[in-house]
Amino acid sequence: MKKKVLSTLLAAALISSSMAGFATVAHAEESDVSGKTFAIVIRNAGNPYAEKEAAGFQEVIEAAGAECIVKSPETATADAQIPLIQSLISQEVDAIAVASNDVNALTACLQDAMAEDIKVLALDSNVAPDARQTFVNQAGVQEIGQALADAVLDISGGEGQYAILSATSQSANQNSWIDAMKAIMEDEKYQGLELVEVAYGDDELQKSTDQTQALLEKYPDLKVICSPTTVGINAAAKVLQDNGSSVKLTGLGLPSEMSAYIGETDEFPCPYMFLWNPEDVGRLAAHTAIALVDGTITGEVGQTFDAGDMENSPYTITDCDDGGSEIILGPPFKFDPSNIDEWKDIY
Ligand code: RAM
Repeated sequence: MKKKVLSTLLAAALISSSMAGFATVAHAEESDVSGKTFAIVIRNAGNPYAEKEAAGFQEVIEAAGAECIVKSPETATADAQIPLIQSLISQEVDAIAVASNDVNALTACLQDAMAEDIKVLALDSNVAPDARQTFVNQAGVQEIGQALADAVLDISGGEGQYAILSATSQSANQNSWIDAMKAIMEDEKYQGLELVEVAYGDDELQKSTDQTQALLEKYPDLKVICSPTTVGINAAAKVLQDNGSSVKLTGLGLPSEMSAYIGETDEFPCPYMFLWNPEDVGRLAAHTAIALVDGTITGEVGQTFDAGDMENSPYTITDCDDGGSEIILGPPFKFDPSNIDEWKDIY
């Protein structure tokens, strides 16, 4: 009798230990990235947009129980990003997310990373398709180009000179948005507009300020400046307001930096602008990196993954127009006098 009880107890113990083992394995397969290290390389230190992206990334990685490394280059150049990526390869991190400063110049070092089985993804500003597993894009390139082209048309009253104040000349995201704008503006509807110059403020406040002043001096008939960079639009807004200029401004800006410049009357340089939540760009990049590391996705078009409590989760990987794949966060959002106060404390 005693023997029977003992063997029953033993069998129960074996079953429960094997079930416990099974449960652990199943959990690991679901997503167990504790002990893994995820790195993000932002575009440049001192860029509040880039810092918000990093904060969103870090929040999700740490909530998943993994380690997060944030690398911030001194300038918005590929040369400043390459040594940071190389040091992450030596540290044997599990994933690198990079907001690139040059579409091609990071290819060799990102391929070195992938050869070491490090998962590589771009966010915000893309790299070449063979230098990444996938790309977390804040919004569709065409949609951003269309929103900016229509804003210039509307704010100028349909005709006249406009200039673009961009980040660096090598910047993949700004260049793709500017190219989309130019293609859209081939349409007859935009024929009254003349693009006089694309200036580059290198995502530095002082240089963007100097470039805005130079545009105002060179083109006395300028009607609109369109700045598709948060650093540029912020610098330009201050110059226009300080000078009491009649030139109007639109582009992509952080509500927290631009609320003082958005309004209906002449004292406000910016009637409206667009953006998305940069923290969400970082959060989605983190969920993507986790899904790459835990094997849920490889970056192929059509794969789907869970992004926690993010609004559009689950996300599906789609075709990117460069031949690689991408994941789009959502549409660009318009900020104007009616809603800017709601958003200025959010991001
Ligand atoms: C700047 C950076 C960033 C871009 C935003 C809109 O902060 O250039 O890469 O996405 O603007």
